[in-house]
Amino acid sequence: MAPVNVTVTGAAGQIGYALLFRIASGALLGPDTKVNLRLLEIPQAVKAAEGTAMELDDCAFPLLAGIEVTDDAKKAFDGANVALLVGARPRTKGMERGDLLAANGGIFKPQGEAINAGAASDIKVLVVGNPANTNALIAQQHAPDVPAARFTAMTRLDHNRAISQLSTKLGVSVADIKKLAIWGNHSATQYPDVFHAEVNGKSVAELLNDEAWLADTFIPTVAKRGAAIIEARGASSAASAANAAIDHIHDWVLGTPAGDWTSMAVPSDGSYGVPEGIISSFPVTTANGEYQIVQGLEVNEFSRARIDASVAELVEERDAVKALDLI
Ligand code: NAX
Repeated sequence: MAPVNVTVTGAAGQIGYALLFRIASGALLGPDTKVNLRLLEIPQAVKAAEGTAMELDDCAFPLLAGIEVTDDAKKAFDGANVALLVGARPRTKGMERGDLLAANGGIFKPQGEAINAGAASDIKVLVVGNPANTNALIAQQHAPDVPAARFTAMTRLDHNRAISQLSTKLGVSVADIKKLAIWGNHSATQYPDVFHAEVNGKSVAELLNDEAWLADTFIPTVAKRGAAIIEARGASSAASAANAAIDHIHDWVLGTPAGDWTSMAVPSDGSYGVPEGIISSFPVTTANGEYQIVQGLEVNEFSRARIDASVAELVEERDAVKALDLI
C-alpha cells in the first residue's frame, strides 16, 4: 500500500512537537500504514521544523516513509490525504476579536485554496488552531471542490477532559465511560453533555444525581481546563492536544467502537436545530472513513439552553467572518 500523505501545519510549534513523533510511530493510522509527513511552517520557523525532521529521522521509525519541510502551502497540501491544521495566529494582548479573525483568515483562506488545488480526493481535514471551528469554516469555504464534510475542527480534547473528570468523580475507569458528548464551539461556551453517558450500561446522570455539580463544577472545570493548564504549566496544553488530534483522526479513519461514540466539530446538517453549515461539535459515530451525527437523542431543557448558547456564539463568529469578507 502507498504511504498516506499527512500534512501538519505549525509543525515547529509545541503541539507539532508532541504530534509528529506519534504520527510517525503509527499511533495515527495504525501499525500497518506507512506515512509521508509534510511539515508546513512560516519562513522564520522552517529551520526549527527542519530540526524536528532531523529528530524524526533519528528515531528510524519503520512506518515513516519520508519527510518534507516547506513554507509553501501548495507544496505541503499537494496529494495530502490527511491535513492537521495546527498553526494559527493566537490572540495577543489588546487584540480585538475582529483582528484575530482577520489574522486567521489570512492563514486559513490560502490553506483552504491550497487544499482545493492539490489535496488527494480522500482528503480529511482537522483544524486544531483556534478559533478552530471558525478557522475550519474559512478553509472549507475556500475549497469548493472538496466535499464540505471533510472539514472538521477539534473538540476531542474537551471530550477527553470531560471523561477524565467523570472518571475521577465516579471512581471508575475512563474506559468504562461511554457516550459522552461535546456540543457547540471549542470555547468557554462548549457544552459537555453527560445525559446520554453510561458507565457499564448505567446512566451517568442517574449515578451522579447532582445537577448542581454538573452546572457549577463539571461544566466550568472542563471549559476552563485549558486556562488551568496554562496556570500550572506556564504554557498551553500541548501533549494532550496532540493526543486528542491523534484520537480524532484515528477514529475518523478507523471507526468508533460499537456501543460508543465520540465528539467532533463537523458542518451541521441542521440536526438538533443547529443551523446548517455551522461547524459545531456533535456526538458522532464513524465507520469506513465517514462520520455520522448521532440522531434521535433527547435533548432536555438543561442541555438545550447550553447548546443554544454555544451555537449562538458560532453563528456570531460566522457572521463576523462574513462581514470581514473572509467567507
Ligand atoms: P505554538 O505557537 O507553539 O505553535 C504554532 C506554530 O504555528 C508556530 O510554529 C508558528 O510558526 C506556526 N504557524 C503560524 N502561522 C502559520 C502558517 N500560516 N502556516 C504554518 N504554520 C504556521 O502553538 P501551539 O501550542 O502548538 O498551538 C497551536 C494552536 O492550537 C493554537 O492556535 C492553539 O490555540 C490551538 N489549540 C487548540 C486546541 C483545541 O482543542 N482545538 C487545544 C490546544 C491549543 O490551545
